Amino acid sequence: MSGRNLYLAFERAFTANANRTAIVSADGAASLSFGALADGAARYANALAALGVEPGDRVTVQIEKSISGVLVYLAALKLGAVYQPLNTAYTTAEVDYFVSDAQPKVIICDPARQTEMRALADRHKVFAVVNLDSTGEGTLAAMAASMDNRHDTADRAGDDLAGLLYTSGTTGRSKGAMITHNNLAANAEALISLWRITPKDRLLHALPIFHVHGLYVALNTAFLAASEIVWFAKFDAAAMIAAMPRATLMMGVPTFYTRLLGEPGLTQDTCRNMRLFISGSAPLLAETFAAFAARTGHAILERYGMTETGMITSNPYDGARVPGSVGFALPDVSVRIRGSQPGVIEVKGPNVFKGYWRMPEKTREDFTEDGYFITGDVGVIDETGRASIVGRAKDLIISGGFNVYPKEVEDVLDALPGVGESAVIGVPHPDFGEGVVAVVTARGPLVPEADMIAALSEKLARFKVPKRIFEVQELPRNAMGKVQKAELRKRYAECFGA
Ligand code: MCA
Ligand code: AMP
Repeated sequence: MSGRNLYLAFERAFTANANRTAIVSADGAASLSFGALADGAARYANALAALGVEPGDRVTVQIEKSISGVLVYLAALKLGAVYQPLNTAYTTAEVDYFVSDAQPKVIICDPARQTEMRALADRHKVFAVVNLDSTGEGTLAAMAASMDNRHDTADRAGDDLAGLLYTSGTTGRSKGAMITHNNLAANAEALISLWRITPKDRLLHALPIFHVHGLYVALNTAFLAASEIVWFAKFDAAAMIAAMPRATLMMGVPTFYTRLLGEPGLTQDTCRNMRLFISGSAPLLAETFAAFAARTGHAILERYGMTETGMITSNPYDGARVPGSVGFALPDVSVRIRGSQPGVIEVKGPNVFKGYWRMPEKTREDFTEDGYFITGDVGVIDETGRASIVGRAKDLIISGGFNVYPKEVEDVLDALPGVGESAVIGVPHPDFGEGVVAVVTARGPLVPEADMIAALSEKLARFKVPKRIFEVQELPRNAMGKVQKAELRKRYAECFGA
């Protein structure tokens, strides 16, 4: 049934608002109307189709943030393809796994990585590798420019895949979360109504568009509501403050808010037209909430989500936004705590993904018998339904909004010369919320810390690489022989001076 392709809903908004500005770069140098957005999406869809992409095919994308990159996302949806965005920080070794698992028809990469991606594509029988740079130029852009601006949006059922977003596990390899058209539509509609997003809004968009927050939460709501997007290639606190008087809405990770607070230019006057600041992806400290309120008069609205589920809970628009709490379940979403409180948060609803790509067993493990997804976050829910996250049952570090799975880093560390064992932990970091730290034992001569960090950076995305590595005689263990990470976290709690 064609009616369930999310792009059709976007298309209605684009057509009704054809002459209005859809996206404008923060410096004002580039802008696109909703009509041009629809045109561009059709051209890119025709370009991808010319490369052989058909509904259901995966399209892997690892490119710098650009407005043309948005057209690629829209084109993939329009074609009924499955969009697989990858963090630009991922190394070729990391991308190799994602491509081997997703088996895309096409890879879209930065021109600088064309040669290595072509080699990787040959290994995994990927048909085409095309490129797009941070200015929106490249072989794909050239193809799109010569294409027709009409393209019939593909028929899709609501539970057909729109996206395949990889999330690492506490053990084993990364898993591809299968996100459907219905998942995206349900979540975007709920957020638009909850956060009162309208065509009058101007959204400050400085998040990367390879994760759920910048891609689905920010773009999908803006497109469906026909709001204008003020576009930043990356987060820059001073540039954000310069654009703020023209904006009404912002979405960010807590690091955005602490960095904004570091700028004297953030004042009540700068925020005079702002109606809502939203934070998520990592815990917002109560002190950040309080300092922001004191400086600007705005209570940041904190919400909670996951790649597998989109947004789950949100503080209210009207009513108290409570620091330390992530608010109430979204409409149609059920949230509960397993067992006694605090306990693991479980969630069910139209926002919850279809399962892990080609991992039926892993999917079964992560759902309860009555169909709730087990988040791995530990929380409490009070008698009014208000939820707070108090910890994690999963061994996960969230640094500046990016997830780092210690096991993945430990495996690479353990393979370095001289390293006996390792334990990777997150400790308070003044900028990133949590900073990654490794503690290692030696079984031979260890190379200096800086060399270990350099060696890790060849294999792992930089945000996963420990900012400090400490050597110890032995790792603290409990009676069962399990490394006591809580003890290590205590020991190194102040190593970033937080
Ligand atoms: C950059 N670096 C980092 C991080 N970002 N290190 C640790 N953690 C990070 N998050 C390192 C780089 O490798 C580099 O180190 C140095 O910091 C400066 O790099 P640069 O690119 O200039 O960093 P930046 O621009 O200052 O980036 C910080 C940032 C960025 C703006 C906070 O990390 C960011 O945009 N985070 C947002 C993440 C996000 O969108 N999360 C949503 C996930 P070196 O010099 O050593 O190489 S979706 C999600 O979680 C769910 C669904 C939800 O609820 O939203
Ligand atoms: P991801 O795998 O990138 O989708 O990250 C999802 C995880 O981010 C969740 O399981 C939580 O641990 C964390 N998270 C997202 N929003 C919040 C929040 N507001 N407070 C605390 N943790 C959050």
